[in-house]
Amino acid sequence: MASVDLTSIPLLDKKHSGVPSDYLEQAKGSKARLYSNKTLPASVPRDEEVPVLPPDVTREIFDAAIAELKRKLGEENVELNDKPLVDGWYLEHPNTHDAFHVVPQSDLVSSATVYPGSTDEVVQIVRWANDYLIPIYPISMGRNLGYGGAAPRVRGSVVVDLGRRMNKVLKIDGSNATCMVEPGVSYFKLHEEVQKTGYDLWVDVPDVAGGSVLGNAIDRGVGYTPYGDHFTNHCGLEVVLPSGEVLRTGMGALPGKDGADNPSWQAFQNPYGPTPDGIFSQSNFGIVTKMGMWLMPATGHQSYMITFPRDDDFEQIIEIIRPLALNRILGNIPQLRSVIQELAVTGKPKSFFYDGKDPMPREVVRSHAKNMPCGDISWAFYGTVYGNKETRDMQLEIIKREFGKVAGARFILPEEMPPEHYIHSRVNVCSGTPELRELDWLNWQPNAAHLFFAPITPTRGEDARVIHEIVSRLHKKWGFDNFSTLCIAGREMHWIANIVYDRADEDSKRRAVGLMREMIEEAAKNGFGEYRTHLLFADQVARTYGWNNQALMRFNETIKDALDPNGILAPGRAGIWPRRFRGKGWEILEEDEWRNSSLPKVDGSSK
Ligand code: EUG
Repeated sequence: MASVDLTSIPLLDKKHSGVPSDYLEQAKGSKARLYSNKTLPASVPRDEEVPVLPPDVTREIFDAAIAELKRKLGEENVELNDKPLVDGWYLEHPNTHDAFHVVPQSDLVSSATVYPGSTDEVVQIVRWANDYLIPIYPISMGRNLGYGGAAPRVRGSVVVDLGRRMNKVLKIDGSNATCMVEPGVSYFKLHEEVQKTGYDLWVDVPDVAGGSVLGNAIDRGVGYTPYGDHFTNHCGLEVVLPSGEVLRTGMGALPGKDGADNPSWQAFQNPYGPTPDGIFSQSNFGIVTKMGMWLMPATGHQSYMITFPRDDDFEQIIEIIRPLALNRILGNIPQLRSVIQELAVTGKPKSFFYDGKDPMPREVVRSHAKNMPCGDISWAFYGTVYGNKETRDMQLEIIKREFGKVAGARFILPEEMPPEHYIHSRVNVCSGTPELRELDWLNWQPNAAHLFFAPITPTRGEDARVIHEIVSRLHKKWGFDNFSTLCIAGREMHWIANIVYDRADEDSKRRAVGLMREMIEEAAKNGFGEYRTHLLFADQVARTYGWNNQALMRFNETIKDALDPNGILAPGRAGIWPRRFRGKGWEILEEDEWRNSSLPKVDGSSK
């Protein structure tokens, strides 16, 4: 068991990535639980020459380049990645590698980290990278966990940690309900700053609030209020292009009076002519240094939970959801969570419930669920209605009536559940209040890490069944419990299958990769694709969007080569490789070794 230091958790008033003081006790609890389930040492000595060099750069050139960067940015703003790699945990996460390594820890590492303090310094870094042909990899805060964290795709890239020094809420327009943030502003921070203005506005938060508001939006992440689609609710970007040119999108392109920011920048998303913002999301075409975002006027809200006992009613549940979602009776992005999540989000490890290493048998899940507040269920639907009480009650009546058609459906209000039940965390998330609670399912495995498989399906029973079948069958085949959460935006659902694996267990990592690769492949064969993926699977996923002989990828490559002729900005991100790297073996495609690797036995061990 690893020792745990509960005094090292950073506070938000000391560090941009820290936690507000009123969340400290909760954070301590989460950390203590995680470390009680940890057998790996904090770090191991590195067995290669460090820092790891970028491709095609000699140590001599690298050293000269770093010296130059230190002259430009200041000695204290450039840090070599030459120390042991520490995975840490959510609130003390690394910016040197992927904390949730699914391949050897040292595979996805940087050579150094640089900390710009302004857009102008980002420009200087970009120019420097072009001078030395050193790939740079921008992160906002580096909490893209389950999707690669802070790690660069190309080993030895220099990570540009934007958030450490560029972490201001630049504007809050309380009357028009907008804000503008830098990359280092977390949901915790924005929420706090909005509260201070006295305006009654909500910040849409994702499940865990430590991430970057800007980073999450440009990675097209999701939250759970009516403003849950983060990219759709952004308004205006400032972007440093790989050439060093600085661009403002939308109304920001039109200079305000006497050099001021345009007054409509956060009110209207488009400029005259093509709207470029989309190409800066999930891309490597520019570094976003400022982002406008809409805030939601606070409103009345009522969260609820509906449980469904039978596995076989899955399609009927989805069919009931669709018209409710389309007609905005479901006011937000509700979640439909599989029963195993009810067990896991208590923070208790799998071993508390079950001795085996194989996926927990349905009867065992059932035997525990039936003694829990949720009861013996297959799915739990977490929804929220908004508006004044009269409106909410009318909506709830329809919701109860419709879901009531499913045999055994049970409608539950938060006050009917014990105070420690997860529903109270949903109440917060669905009304713009930051949360940490979602960290707790990570305790499921020792040394736990997670990977998200995140396909999109229409909100339709027969389509959702295809993904359900693929996810269930392949989780069994590769030996993982099926943690599925469906985030229902309206016409479509983000299906999040969360693979929780043990970082100390090589076989568990190998199986997690195999499971991902095979799910991506099978989903694509059936016409389904991922909305987002871990950087190791980016090539495979990007190529599933291959209609008309990879027309989309060829279009992306055309843009990439035009904007970044030297290929310095995040090569390989989203599967987009600049000309300098293309076709030289960097792409990781589906024909790799997983296909022939041995499958686990029923008990989860390998042969
Ligand atoms: C979740 C949701 C996501 C995502 C990763 C995780 C939720 C986990 C809808 O997007 O990308 C409970």
